[in-house]
Amino acid sequence: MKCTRCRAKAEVQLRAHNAGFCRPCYLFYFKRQVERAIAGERMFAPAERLLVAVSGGKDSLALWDVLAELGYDTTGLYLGLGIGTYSELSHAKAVQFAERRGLPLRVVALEDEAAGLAVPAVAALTRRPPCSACGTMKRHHFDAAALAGGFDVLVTGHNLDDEAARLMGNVLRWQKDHLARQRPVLPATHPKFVRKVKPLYLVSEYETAVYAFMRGIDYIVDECPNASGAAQLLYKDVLNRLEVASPGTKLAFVKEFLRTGQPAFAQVEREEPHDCEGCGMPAYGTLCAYCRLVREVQGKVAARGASAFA
Ligand code: Q46
Ligand code: ZN
Repeated sequence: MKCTRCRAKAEVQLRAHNAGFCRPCYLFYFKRQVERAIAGERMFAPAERLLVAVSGGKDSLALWDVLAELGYDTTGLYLGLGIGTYSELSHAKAVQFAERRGLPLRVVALEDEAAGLAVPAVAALTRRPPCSACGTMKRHHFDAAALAGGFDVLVTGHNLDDEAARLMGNVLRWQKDHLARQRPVLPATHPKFVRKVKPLYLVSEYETAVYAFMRGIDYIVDECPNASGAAQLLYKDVLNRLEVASPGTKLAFVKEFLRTGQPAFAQVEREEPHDCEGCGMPAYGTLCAYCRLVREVQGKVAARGASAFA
């Protein structure tokens, strides 16, 4: 196959786009896709300060790489979840990436916040699935770090596969409020929230992996050990099978939802958040989800004796 842009020998074939690219043209194509997503959805302006949530994996590091290459003012945020070797290795990859490029990185470690707040401990103490506990912790710390650092935008590395899998999960259960908020740009709904954007929402996991490989990005290949049980992986597998049979399915699923379905769901009423009595961040009850979770953990720790988690 020949490169769609320059007719040289193609190194990558993208069936969903009915295109192939040589290495230089692929790098050009990938960057253009990200630039188009940013411009098309008005994600942010060149003068804005971006906080990029990085996990040490390929998507977030590839995203940070592109944004830095495009000249944006970026700072990385790594959240230490306390998930054993996985967290240690992913932390090392994020630090190494930032150091090699001379980019600023902020690190927040959950276990440093208080006893029992690493993801495995929270999950065990509150009998929640690890990913549910993890999601609450991530959302809170991303918001809190963006606010504390005076950033304009929080940027995450969710790709097309993530968005398609999430959409499938939301559709299978008709989670109307989730569908109403599934967008590549979430405007700040409260003065303490910043805008949240996903510049990779139209590029697949495969495309990101190729970009990371070509750019020599050293990332953590292993998945989080909790991912294996997550429904998201099952949805991704189903979607990949549909994609093989009919290339472009994932892209159409997400794009058409955003064009036609999402605006209808967005009509769903949602009350305005007020300030959490615990941490002052926006909340829909007296306490935000994070403070409710932390209090539950503190209650359990106190009951069992804090020494076990010190
Ligand atoms: S990090 Fe956290 Fe994921 Fe691990 S515990 Fe689940 S949500 S799988 S993206
Ligand atoms: Zn709170």
